[in-house]
Amino acid sequence: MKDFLSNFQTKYKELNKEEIYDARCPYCSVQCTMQVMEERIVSRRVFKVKPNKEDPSSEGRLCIKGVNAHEHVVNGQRVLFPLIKIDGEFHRVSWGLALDYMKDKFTKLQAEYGNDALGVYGGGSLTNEEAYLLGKFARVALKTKYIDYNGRFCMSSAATAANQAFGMDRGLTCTLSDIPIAECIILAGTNIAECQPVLMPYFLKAKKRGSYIMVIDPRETPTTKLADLHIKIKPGMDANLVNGLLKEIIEQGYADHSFIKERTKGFTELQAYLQSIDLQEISELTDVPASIIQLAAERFGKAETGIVFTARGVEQHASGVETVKNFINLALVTGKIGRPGCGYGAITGQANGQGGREHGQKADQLPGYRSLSNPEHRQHIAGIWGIDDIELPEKGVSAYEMMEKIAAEEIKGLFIMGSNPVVSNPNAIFVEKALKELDFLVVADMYISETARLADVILPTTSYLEDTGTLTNLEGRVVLREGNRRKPGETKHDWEILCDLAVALGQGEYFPFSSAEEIFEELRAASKGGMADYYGITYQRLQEEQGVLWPCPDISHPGTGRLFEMTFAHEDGKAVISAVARQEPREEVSHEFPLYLTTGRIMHHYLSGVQTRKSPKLNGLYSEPSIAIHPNTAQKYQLEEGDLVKIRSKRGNAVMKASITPSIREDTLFTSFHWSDLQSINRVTNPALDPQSKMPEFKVCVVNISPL
Ligand SMILES: Nc1nc2c(c(=O)[nH]1)N[C@H]1C(S)=C(S)[C@@H](COP(=O)(O)OP(=O)(O)OC[C@H]3O[C@@H](n4cnc5c(=O)[nH]c(N)nc54)[C@H](O)[C@@H]3O)O[C@H]1N2
Ligand SMILES: Nc1nc2c(c(=O)[nH]1)N[C@H]1C(S)=C(S)[C@@H](COP(=O)(O)OP(=O)(O)OC[C@H]3O[C@@H](n4cnc5c(=O)[nH]c(N)nc54)[C@H](O)[C@@H]3O)O[C@H]1N2
Ligand code: SF4
Ligand SMILES: [Mo]
Repeated sequence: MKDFLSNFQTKYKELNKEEIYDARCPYCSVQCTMQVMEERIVSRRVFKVKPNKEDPSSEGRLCIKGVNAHEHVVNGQRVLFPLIKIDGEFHRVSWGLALDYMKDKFTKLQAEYGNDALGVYGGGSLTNEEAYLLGKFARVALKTKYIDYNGRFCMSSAATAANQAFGMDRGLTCTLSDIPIAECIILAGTNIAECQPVLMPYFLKAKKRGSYIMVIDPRETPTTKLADLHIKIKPGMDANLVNGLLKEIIEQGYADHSFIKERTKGFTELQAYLQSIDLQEISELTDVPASIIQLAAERFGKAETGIVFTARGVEQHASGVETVKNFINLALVTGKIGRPGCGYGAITGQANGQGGREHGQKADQLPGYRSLSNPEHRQHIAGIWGIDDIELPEKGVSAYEMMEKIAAEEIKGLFIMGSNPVVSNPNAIFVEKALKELDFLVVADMYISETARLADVILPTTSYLEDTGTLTNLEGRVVLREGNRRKPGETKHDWEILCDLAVALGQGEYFPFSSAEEIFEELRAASKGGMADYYGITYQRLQEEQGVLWPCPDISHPGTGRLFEMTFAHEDGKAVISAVARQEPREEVSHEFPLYLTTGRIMHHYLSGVQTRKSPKLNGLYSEPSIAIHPNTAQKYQLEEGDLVKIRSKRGNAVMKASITPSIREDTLFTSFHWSDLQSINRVTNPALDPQSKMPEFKVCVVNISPL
């Protein structure tokens, strides 16, 4: 009896235990920290989530996605074993078999068609270590030039613009603590209240102190509720609006000429260009009354301090770079940068949207924000990697252009880690068809996503609760995410998958890592002396401090908060002001396609929805998309609330329910892109690319609608 009791007690303890993890939300760029308590009671799991009050960015807040993030981790739909597809069906196999299979296929494709027959496609959810290793894997293990990632659709226009204007791209040039002390704030194409909800109190504090807040958005959103002035602009016209603002600012004498003279160049050309434009014309083009443009210019121009924020609403256009450059002009011409309460900020999107764009998973980039086309940069990285710089491939093409290369059968095999391109690429019907025609597709994911469905091999990866690594949040703050939960099934971390695959390909000597920290140590050295210098950051520092803001060139360096206090990052120390010509969307409304469509996000779902659609709580609150239609437009098309609507563009169609609301412009429709199959709006969107950043025009295309 005694034995039985003690056996029972041991068994009971094994079955019922509580684990506590210090975690970071896997979703947006704020990277809120929390404590997740997982209690297992026999086969039932109970989770409790507590925010961390010490967190300097979230200040101890969590949004609904963060509080429920664990749900997708344990919902029973994880891929737990490697799967290979035979005759259209997935079968469980061992890692050994999966690795052999990939080695054979990769080797044969490259032997037959050359190294560049393989492409690699990464994501901004990967840790810095994994993003770094993915770039190295493509260039060293596969020796292909084709690698790019989903951040191309996210940060690329803002990054290009910031590099041109400042000589450097870190999302925020100020810190979050500058927000409450800014006298005037411009929020252009950003819906913070739904996309980074925990940041709202920074703006509420500013408002309480008397700050004047302007929001530029074709719709009313929870963020426009904050606004003293909501500018309900016609989609795709922001660059022109800013020209109107700049013209007024200069003509009314609000420009800061001593700042312009000492710290910038290019102002004379801008001034000359602005003289040639007409405010009334700008007003007609943007559908914003001239009096509103004048008011906005006066408010921003007169304010002693101010910050300009942009996000995807103004960046995801074929003119995204020029548009962002013009918003940066606003900060430069008024001298509102590099001092307290001032700055420009592109609000980063994905968990590691910032770090993911610094360490080499971008087509033209090497770690530390170095360039593949700079001989010195190539030599430095080749040295760290132990190869000859001649062996480094040249730059490849952007994410959507890779899809075109696949359709043209130039890329025959693709390795995807951390993205769901079937849902998130523009012109998604074309993209899905292209991916289906690949000779070989490998997807590393936690789930059988819409893209993984098409794969020949699915590699099961770990979640944020299980995978340790560093990420860089929207402030440029490098933070450590501890992933102490036991790996389920035979899942592996992304970095382990890359190392194992490199070994299978006979390239193991370049991938000798047995922990994320070891990879970080190499990343530190690789980034040393680069633009995004992480050399002074160590895991120990990250454990002891609440993250470190880059650049941080040595161990004793405290990290860099506000940028550009004394000088900009161009060699001559000056920022570049540029004249931005008139910009318009690539498609204009017509008899056949009389409405503009814009796309974006809602609070409850994240990106292609693979994770949040699997959360009972989040999906329970919001389980299908709808298309926002103005009442007058709805009447014209004989649509009522809840009716099924077919949305059609040149490229394809999608179907969803009508949500009739006066919050949107009459000529514009809005929906989110978190949904699959016929409800995926990217079946409709325009793949026109910005010529500089290769950002697709997600935010405006022309469509027709009809009741289904
Ligand atoms: N809940 C939630 N939060 C997220 C994400 C998510 O999927 N869900 N994703 C994360 C990621 S990766 C990103 S990149 C960020 C994105 O964050 P945001 O850029 O803030 O999000 P969006 O909804 O794409 O676009 C913002 C706003 O732009 C407006 N807009 C559309 N067209 C135009 C235009 O032509 N001009 C102007 N001025 N505005 C326009 C839209 O109406 C929308 O309200 O959010 C991050 N946070
Ligand atoms: N129409 C329209 N389209 C858009 C946008 C828009 O505003 N409008 N926004 C664009 C933007 S800003 C972005 S960022 C993209 C994002 O689009 P996607 O790249 O498709 O982003 P996710 O949905 O995060 O896809 C991530 C996939 O990777 C998996 N995953 C998550 N974490 C990890 C991980 O750590 N490792 C691995 N191996 N897998 C992981 C998820 O399960 C999911 O299947 O969409 C773009 N597409
Ligand atoms: S989604 Fe963003 S704001 Fe919400 S909890 Fe996660 S990191 Fe924080
Ligand atoms: Mo994004």
